[in-house]
Amino acid sequence: MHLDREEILKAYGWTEGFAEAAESPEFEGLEPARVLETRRGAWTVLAAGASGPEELEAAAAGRLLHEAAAQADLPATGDWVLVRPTDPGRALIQAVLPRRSKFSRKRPGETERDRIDEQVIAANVDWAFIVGAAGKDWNPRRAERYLTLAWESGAQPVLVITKADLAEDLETLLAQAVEAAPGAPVVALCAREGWGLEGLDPYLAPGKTAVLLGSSGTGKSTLLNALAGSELQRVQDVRADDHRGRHTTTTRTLFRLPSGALVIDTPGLREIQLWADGQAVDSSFSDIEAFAESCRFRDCSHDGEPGCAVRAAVESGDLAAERLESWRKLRREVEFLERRGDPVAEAAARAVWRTRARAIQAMEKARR
Ligand SMILES: Nc1nc2c(ncn2[C@@H]2O[C@H](COP(=O)(O)OP(=O)(O)O)[C@@H](O)[C@H]2O)c(=O)[nH]1
Ligand SMILES: [Mg+2]
Ligand SMILES: [Zn+2]
Repeated sequence: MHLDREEILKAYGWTEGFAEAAESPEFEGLEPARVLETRRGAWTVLAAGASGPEELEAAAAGRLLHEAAAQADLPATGDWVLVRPTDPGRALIQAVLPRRSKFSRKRPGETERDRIDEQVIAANVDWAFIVGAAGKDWNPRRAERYLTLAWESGAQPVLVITKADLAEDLETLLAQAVEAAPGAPVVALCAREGWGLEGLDPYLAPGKTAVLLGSSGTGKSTLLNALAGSELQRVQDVRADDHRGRHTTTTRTLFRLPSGALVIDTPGLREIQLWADGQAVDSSFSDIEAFAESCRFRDCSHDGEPGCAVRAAVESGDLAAERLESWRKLRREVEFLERRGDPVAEAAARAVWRTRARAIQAMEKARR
């Protein structure tokens, strides 16, 4: 590959690892590109054109669609893909390169019998900015859910408190945030007035990718615009529409900032459903885990067992009762998911056996 093209790709997060994956002989003649935007069945990708970065409108090749076993196998924003250019400005996506990290959520099935599908919100992300607004809507419990998702993703979470101008008591709020996010840095800022943004500088390095995650209306797009110094994304108008549930941002889109960092803006997830395992829940509750080391029983559920150090910590005020409750709730959800996941796997296994049994019957019949 010509050096300039390599430079263009690097500016969009291309690394040695992706280059190696793309070298496989089956990908001969294909061009690497990064997915900037995902819409229903269509993607905008960025490739290295002859004279600079070039945006292409892309569709998925039939084989890719056919071989995708789940939604998660299709390109997501932030993915590196291999494309075959077709008409000028257009391309067909032939393959998705293995992801370095990914944010998934459980896609709720329409009916009882629907399987749980995994939906990838953003791929190949270095930093997960978990965005929550200061003021009366601030909710450390919600932050915990996003954090669990983040620990599972392979990206590093950063808790971002926006609209710091609305905080009545920023000190207390910061203390709550630090407690909700053990192991993650906490940054408070006000995008409207433009202060505190420098707290994100360490994460916005050239070629690094951050994703903005959080409920609708928390100021994600406003923050993106403030970081970019120009209006990249439309922002909700407070006066025009006050009520909840309006999503000004409707797609997941990757932008390049003047600093050279890449930021994915997302619409708010209405109900954030977990696609995580018990391990991820435990990493976002490392404080509870630390107390649990001293529980008398290894498998203590901290629910009334004798010698429970976690409950003792709640009683002594070292651990917030809400936090233990929150841990329980997430645990229950994960267990539910795991349980619900099993019948699906079982049904698939049964179908395979049925097919095999039929094939064997047919063979025996033919022999007779
Ligand atoms: N007071 C205050 N309002 C803000 C701030 N940042 C954003 N907002 C407002 O919050 C609303 C939602 O912002 P938006 O960026 O669209 O949120 P998004 O849905 O997370 O992308 C808009 O009316 C913004 O003007 C801030 O720092 N302070
Ligand atoms: Mg938005
Ligand atoms: Zn215990």
